[in-house]
Amino acid sequence: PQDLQDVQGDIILGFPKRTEDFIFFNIQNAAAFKRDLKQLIPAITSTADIQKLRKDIDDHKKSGKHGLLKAVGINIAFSVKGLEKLGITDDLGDASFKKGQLGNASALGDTGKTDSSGNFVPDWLEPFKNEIDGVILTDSSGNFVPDWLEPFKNEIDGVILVAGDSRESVQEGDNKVEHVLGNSIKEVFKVKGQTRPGKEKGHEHFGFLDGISSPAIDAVTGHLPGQIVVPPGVIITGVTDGDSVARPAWAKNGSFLVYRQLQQLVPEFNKFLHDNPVVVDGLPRDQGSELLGARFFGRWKSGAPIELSPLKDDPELAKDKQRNNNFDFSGESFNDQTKCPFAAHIRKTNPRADLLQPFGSGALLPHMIMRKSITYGPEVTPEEAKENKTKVDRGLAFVCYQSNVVQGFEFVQESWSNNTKFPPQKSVAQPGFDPIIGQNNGQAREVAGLQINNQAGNTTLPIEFVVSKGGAYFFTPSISALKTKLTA
Ligand code: N7H
Repeated sequence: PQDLQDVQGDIILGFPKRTEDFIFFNIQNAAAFKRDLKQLIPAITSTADIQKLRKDIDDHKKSGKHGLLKAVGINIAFSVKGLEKLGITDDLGDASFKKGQLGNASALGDTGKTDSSGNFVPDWLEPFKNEIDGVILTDSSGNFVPDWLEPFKNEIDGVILVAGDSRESVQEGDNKVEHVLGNSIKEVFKVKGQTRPGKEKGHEHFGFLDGISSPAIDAVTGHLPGQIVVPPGVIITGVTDGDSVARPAWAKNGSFLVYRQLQQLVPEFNKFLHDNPVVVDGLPRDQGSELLGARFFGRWKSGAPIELSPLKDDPELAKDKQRNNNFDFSGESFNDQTKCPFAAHIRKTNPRADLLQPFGSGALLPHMIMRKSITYGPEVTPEEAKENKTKVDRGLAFVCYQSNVVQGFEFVQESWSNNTKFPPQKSVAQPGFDPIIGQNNGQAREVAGLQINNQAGNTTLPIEFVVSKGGAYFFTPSISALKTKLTA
């Protein structure tokens, strides 16, 4: 229980949220910042606070009261540069955090070019400035002009997450942060996340329900059938049960936060599904298109897993928490893609029995991550839908937590999603790229097994439907570390 008051709240349980701002900041004056941050600590939300808040929300719902319970959560995390500015040069024991995401952009498969001194310069978006969710990416002649530019770079010392039930609540949180930290920071840019309206709440911009499967930390979350239970140290640094890396004592009860700004080309995605339906005898063409989308993900838009309902959506299954995650690609499916392609997004990012069985139980655990993303940007406009062309920026403000960036996010992205030979020991030598997030430095991607009747055949995806606009790696310290190590 003491630890739950010490671990920041977004990491394990996540903020309950309709809206979330990401305030990327630069420290202007280290001494002033350390003084000001001390004043902000009482407003930082712990895991214990979130536990209580979630209970209050449940009670509020049960009482039949109208509207959402007002709630604001605030967390803070630092890049390696930010820590250095505060005079903290301890080695946190994570090579990728130390190098930063920019240093890993090419290895992650991001698009870019090599400059005259041989350095890789990714095509990341210009520092998003203020209003990322409304930027119109079309010029006066109607051409798509992405703001490819010098990225996040060195300016970002940290990020403050402010989440809540409404834009007003989050604005109040932002005001508080801005008031307390004052001129000790400069906002580099702010990303405004927002869940989608009406029935689409919880669904990301391609229309698929997100946030169904995550690893369980039994003592805090309990677990449901099919959920993988990890030792707490897989997510929380310095907890020996699961984290064996040597770290400074103050790094206990922290977690590495990976942020990725992932643009989604929704009209282009929908057009591709429309043009390339899965062909099954007796299945109408539009349902074949829907099936292709489901085979990209491994789940239907409702969230129902195709491993359990391969040819048609099953909204009842989707809603049933005892069943909607209870499958593992074992048995017939281990070597067969009739139900679920080997390369489907959820199979690439959590291969379940593809790894547990042949390689011995436990191989999977170090690579489990806690996802806490939110969508950004407006709904597709009628004009975009008509022209099958993205004109307004939208996508996923992707966030995940882990105790080890190399073993967590980077392993999933590089060794699984981008690795065409993964999962191994299958009926096809090259399952291909994860169709959602697999990256090939901007080149076309092959995916096997999308067509049920030609499982060895490949489908070529000519473009990436998810485009990396950059990101950064942060460390989310414990609340006690904020009090002792990071403030004065
Ligand atoms: Fe993915 N989506 O929002 O539609 N993801 N993801 N993801 N993802 C999952 O089970 C999506 C991304 C994982 O345990 C679902 O919660 C989109 C990255 C993992 O079965 C859906 C983008 C990484 C899982 C999406 C995106 C991951 C997972 C199914 C990019 C890591 C759990 C719902 C724009 C490198 C797998 C669910 C499991 C599931 C979506 C990105 C990882 C619908 C659109 C970058 C580990």
